[in-house]
Amino acid sequence: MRFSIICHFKLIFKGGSMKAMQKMIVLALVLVWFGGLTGNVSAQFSRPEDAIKYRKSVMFIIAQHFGRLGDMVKGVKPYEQGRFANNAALIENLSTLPWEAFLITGSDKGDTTMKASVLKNPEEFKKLSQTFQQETIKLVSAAKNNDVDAIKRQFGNVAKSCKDCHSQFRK
Ligand code: ASC
Repeated sequence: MRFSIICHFKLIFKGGSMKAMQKMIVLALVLVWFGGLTGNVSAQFSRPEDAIKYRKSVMFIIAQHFGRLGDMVKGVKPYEQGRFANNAALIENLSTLPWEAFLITGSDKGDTTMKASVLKNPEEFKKLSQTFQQETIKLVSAAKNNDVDAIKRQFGNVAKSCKDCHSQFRK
């Protein structure tokens, strides 16, 4: 699409005719109209399948880093402040990414465990995703303070925020 628009531009400026200019305006209007129809899908993802793949990828990486924290909290691996803080900071960064991808029209169908209720009740979904983000920020602070009891407690709060959203919005 982008390539054909560039070609169109080149043609117009070569010819410089009124007709070509009118054509260009019509083309622009059609693009705006089409963009409005496809809405949020065209804003970020070319297909709902891409939104599904995107959010799954981010959630997979979050789960990997959360698992590493869990191993330290449960004593499966020794607690190391630097390692804990790095993994918590990664989760905090990742926690801003996946939510828009859940709100894409049509992405409740196909290879996904997302319930359709996410699209019917986006405000509740956003609220729960924000709770997760806030709890994650607190986990990063706890990790900096290096108080192991507080870290364990806050790890539990983050895990609860995961579960609260999953139990409501995951199949
Ligand atoms: C994860 C993961 C979940 C949550 C949940 C937290 O890493 O895959 O579903 O954390 O176990 O309670």
